[in-house]
Amino acid sequence: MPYKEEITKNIKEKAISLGFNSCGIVPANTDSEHLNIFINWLKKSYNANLKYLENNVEIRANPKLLVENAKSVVVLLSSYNRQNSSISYNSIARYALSKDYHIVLKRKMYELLNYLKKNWDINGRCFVDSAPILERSYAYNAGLGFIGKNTCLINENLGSWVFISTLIVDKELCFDKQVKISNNSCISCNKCVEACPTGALKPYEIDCNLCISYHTIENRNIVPDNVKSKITNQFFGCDICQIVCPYNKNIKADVTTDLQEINLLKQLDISTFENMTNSMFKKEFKDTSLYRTGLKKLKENANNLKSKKT
Ligand code: B12
Ligand code: SF4
Ligand code: SF4
Repeated sequence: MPYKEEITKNIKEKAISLGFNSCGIVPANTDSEHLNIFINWLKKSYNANLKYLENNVEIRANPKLLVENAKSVVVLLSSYNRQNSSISYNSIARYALSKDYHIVLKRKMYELLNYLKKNWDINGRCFVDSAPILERSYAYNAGLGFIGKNTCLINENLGSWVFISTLIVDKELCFDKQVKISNNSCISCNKCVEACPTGALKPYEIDCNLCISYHTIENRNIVPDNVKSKITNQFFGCDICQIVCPYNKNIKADVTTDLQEINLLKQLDISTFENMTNSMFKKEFKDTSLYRTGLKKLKENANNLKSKKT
């Protein structure tokens, strides 16, 4: 087997053995079409107060500006499919029910990177939502799925319940191709757009100013009344536009090791936030995705839901 193919095969096998569900590889190049989609999205101010997205726009689509001598981007998917569980999904978004995915996946990525250094003398850097990278764009180009009208990357076996992580390396590997859209796409479906309670979703485009996920996780300012009035029981994040998606039904994939739901979050009584101190919050929630959002915001979210019940 030629050397490049042998390395590529070995990297993919190692990734799967470490617990990643799928792996694709693309050249470390700029996708100018996707970069333009991103720039136009910013021009419409659909990023709301996520101002950091306006920085480093060139880097987002050019791995060579992140890793010197970058040749390939190894893209990995990790499933957080939770459909066999009996929990109520609506108050905490499914992605956040485990230990923080940034922590879990970073550890796995470093294991892969160390393996590459040791066995193939390959160097690079790994990222999971931790640097300016158009992650969905690379995953799409690596053949790991298609982009749905809900804007998510949808994989034919895993649905959209996946995290994307990337490893940018200094070695040219064998590259994958995009999935054929005709084989796998939204066709005439429009369920997610119709189900979005706030009208945040147009086909293939999200407006964060209206999105419940944005307002319950990221927005540090007051949630506008037009969004607040549409929140039913979403305490943290929102999964509506994914729950209704036919590609998310009957998925067989198991959730990635270390991303299982944890009891603290599964059994969470959100009224406990009312009297929680910062030190209690840190002690209990430090390794969860809720910690990044902060106690002040979580208290506001809890109060908002409480006011709906009274
Ligand atoms: C900002 C952000 C948000 C914002 C905006 C979301 C959005 N749709 O843009 C908010 C706070 C709302 C959010 C919510 C969620 N997020 Co978020 N978020 C991000 C972040 C940091 C940047 C995304 C971004 O650049 N948006 C701007 C738009 C223009 O870019 P884009 O959606 O990535 O689209 C690109 C490509 O898909 C392509 N493209 C766009 N349209 C089309 C159409 C076609 C036909 C084609 C071919 C290509 C194409 O061009 C775009 C630019 O490259 C990424 C991490 C990262 N670094 O990429 C995570 C990320 C997108 N989020 C993720 C997750 C899990 C979520 C939530 C499920 C969490 C939750 N339950 O509350 C929701 C999903 C809501 C939704 N429907 O998107 C995952 C998504 C995994 C997946 N399967 O797609 C990511 C990749 C994090 C990760 N590392 O896994 N998120
Ligand atoms: S996450 Fe919720 S509010 Fe945001 S676009 Fe999807 S359904 Fe709409
Ligand atoms: S719900 Fe329908 S339109 Fe929306 S992403 Fe899924 S298949 Fe596409």
